[in-house]
Amino acid sequence: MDISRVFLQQVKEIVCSCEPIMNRAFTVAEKGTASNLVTTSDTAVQEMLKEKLGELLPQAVFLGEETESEANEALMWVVDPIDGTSNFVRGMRLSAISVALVEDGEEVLGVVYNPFTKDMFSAVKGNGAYWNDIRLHVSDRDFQHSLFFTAFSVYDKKLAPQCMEVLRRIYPRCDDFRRIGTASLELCYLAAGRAELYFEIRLFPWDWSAAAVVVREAGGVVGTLPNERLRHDSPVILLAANNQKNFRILQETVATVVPVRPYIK
Ligand code: LIP
Repeated sequence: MDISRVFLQQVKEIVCSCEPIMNRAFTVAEKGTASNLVTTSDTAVQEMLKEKLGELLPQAVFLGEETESEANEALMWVVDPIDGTSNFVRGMRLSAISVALVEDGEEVLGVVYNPFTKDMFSAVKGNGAYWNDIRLHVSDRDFQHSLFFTAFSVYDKKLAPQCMEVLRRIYPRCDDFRRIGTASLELCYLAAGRAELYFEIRLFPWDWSAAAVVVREAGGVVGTLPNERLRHDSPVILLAANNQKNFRILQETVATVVPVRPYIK
């Protein structure tokens, strides 16, 4: 699909049209565990995105965090209406609306927007990555000077010990680590040269698909374990880095601790 600047601008405008919803009062419910939350804002943003993106590209299916739908790799919107829901509920202003377009299994367009800070990250495959109107490029920091974004699997804490072991092995070799709680923003910060490494053991397609386009178009690397592939029908082990050399060091360390995906869904 040939994605024009006009089409990308239309997607950005649709995302921004959801902003008033995120500034309204909301109610909170739990999804399975005490940490996994959904708000009325998540649902309202997703309903607006589904309607407007459906009008823009009727032939694409819609896969959203708050809907039960089948992934269809031909042409699909992959949407997290509010990535970083826990941050949103707590008023941290570090959440984002994340919209990806996937064509034949490959992420080709990504928009990640934090309405609280007006940070708009966007990219179309082959056309570069942007933070508002500023062209993005990853940093050239080596591993020992790298900042490492990671998490401890808050929705499935049985996986936390493996995540902590990865951090125990990486931390002495890098500069420092951070945990924001919004995967799409953390990955876009890597694309912007603010960090260099990223690992989450169980991340869903709506958390990472849009930001993956931004990272790649900024010159970074996004992937998973050596013997696995990124997919949109289940969670994955998500790895990212500012260059191939750092990616390989990160991937080898993670693969030593987590040789295979320790879950199906
Ligand atoms: C969240 C991610 C975060 C991850 C959480 C959760 P949500 O997305 O952005 O990085 O660690 O487990 O998946 O659920 O707030 O949209």
